[in-house]
Amino acid sequence: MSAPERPDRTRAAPSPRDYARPTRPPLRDRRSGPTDWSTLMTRRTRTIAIMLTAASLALAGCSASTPAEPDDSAAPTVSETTDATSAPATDESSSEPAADAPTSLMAVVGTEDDPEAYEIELTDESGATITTLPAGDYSLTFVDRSTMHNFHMTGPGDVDVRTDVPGSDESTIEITLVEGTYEYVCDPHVSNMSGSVEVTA
Ligand SMILES: [Cu+2]
Repeated sequence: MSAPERPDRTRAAPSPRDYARPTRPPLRDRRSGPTDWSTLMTRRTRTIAIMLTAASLALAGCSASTPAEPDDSAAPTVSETTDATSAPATDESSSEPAADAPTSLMAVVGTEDDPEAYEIELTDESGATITTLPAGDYSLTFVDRSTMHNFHMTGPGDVDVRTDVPGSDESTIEITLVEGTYEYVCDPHVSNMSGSVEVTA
């Protein structure tokens, strides 16, 4: 039977907690598995060495504080697992758009190479497509060199701005965006030239 070998090793790592906790009977826990702790100890002296190390680590954690949760402040070895769950990642992601938010937008139809291409999008100054924005005042520059497309955006706050279909328009206007969804289209080609931007409060 070589099956017990693999689980033994992987289970040696989390063992300090299980071993130190009498409330969690190891035999029961691992009844479905190929081994239990009693056979482990008699079979493999190497495991005992590991467990002794683990036990001392667990004791170090216990002596400093209660064993259940405040591990992270006491035992650096155990904290690896607990730190990952307590990392505050949500704050950054919510503040990031505001910090990165552009103040200048571009309303683009066609492409640089082909003004008549069936493309429409709202971008920042670098040309990156924008799908969300914080509410606020923006300058909006039309990049419409097409004679058969236009850019037409509507949304909350009575926003309704557009370029003419024929001729080019590369003007810049000031625009105030409030919370809600703004839709933009090319009027002659609504079905295949459209997009939207979500504005958050
Ligand atoms: Cu069009």
